[in-house]
Amino acid sequence: MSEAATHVASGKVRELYALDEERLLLVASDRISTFDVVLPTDIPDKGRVLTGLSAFWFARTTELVPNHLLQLRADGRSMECRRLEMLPIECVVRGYLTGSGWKDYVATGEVCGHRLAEGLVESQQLPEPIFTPATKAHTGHDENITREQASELVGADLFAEAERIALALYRYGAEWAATRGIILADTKFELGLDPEGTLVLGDEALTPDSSRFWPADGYEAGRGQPSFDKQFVRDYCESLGWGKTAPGPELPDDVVAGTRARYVEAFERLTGIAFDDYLADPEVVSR
Ligand code: Q0Z
Repeated sequence: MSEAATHVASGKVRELYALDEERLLLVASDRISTFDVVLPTDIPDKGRVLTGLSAFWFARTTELVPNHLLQLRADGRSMECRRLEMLPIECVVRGYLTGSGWKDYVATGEVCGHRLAEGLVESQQLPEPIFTPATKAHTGHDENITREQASELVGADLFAEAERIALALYRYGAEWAATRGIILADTKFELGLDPEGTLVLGDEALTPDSSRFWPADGYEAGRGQPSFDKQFVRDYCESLGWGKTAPGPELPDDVVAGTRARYVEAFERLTGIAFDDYLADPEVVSR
């Protein structure tokens, strides 16, 4: 009789609880958002897929950076974590020109202070991945900031260390994913400090909710790419002519089933583990 968890925060699709002074419980729901709106229909097991993927990457990147995961719970969707002092920046890495990076490039020729070559096209692979920090907006969208602004927020030493860690994690994940037919276009990490002052990887990592996954099959620069996981949902929502403001539409069964299958496919391709084996024993991803 010990785990009376206190709810401390809600994300769009996740909940955070305090277990005690040192430990948090991060619970991934089956909710899905599209065009920034959480839909009323769940995708069964989505939270388990994301939690399993995070735990898989945490186990494989401990040599690059320590992480906050203490224990995966048997439900497959909850992680007991070390409580960290989170940095006030989102550590974004981009290997391809898309999203707000593409928008900023078109407007200014730069992304977060990185001046890029002229004539790049949408979804083009960058010559090297770039670290493009953002502020944590509590409402609406994270805002891209320059290296100088990020450096002022966390200090020059932590900035340099965060950039090194984020780039190393992205390169590891992107290389792994590429051999399994998935392009990791960009991704966002959250880093925090442990009581000893060591930088630790927190939150979720290299999941489809914290990254853009594209099918490598059919990739073509010069246009937007389909999302590996959410494309059925986006296509369905577009077909309705929905105005993309809350409330979102309910999803029909075939869209739910197709989307669940894509999440499970991403999990199985990336981990090489049958999703049923994960459900039977979540620790399989950590071995
Ligand atoms: C993560 C978030 C939410 C899910 C705080 N290890 C940690 N130490 C301290 N803080 C955090 C973590 Cl992971 C932390 N978030 C983001 C919010 C649900 C994740 F409501 N916020």
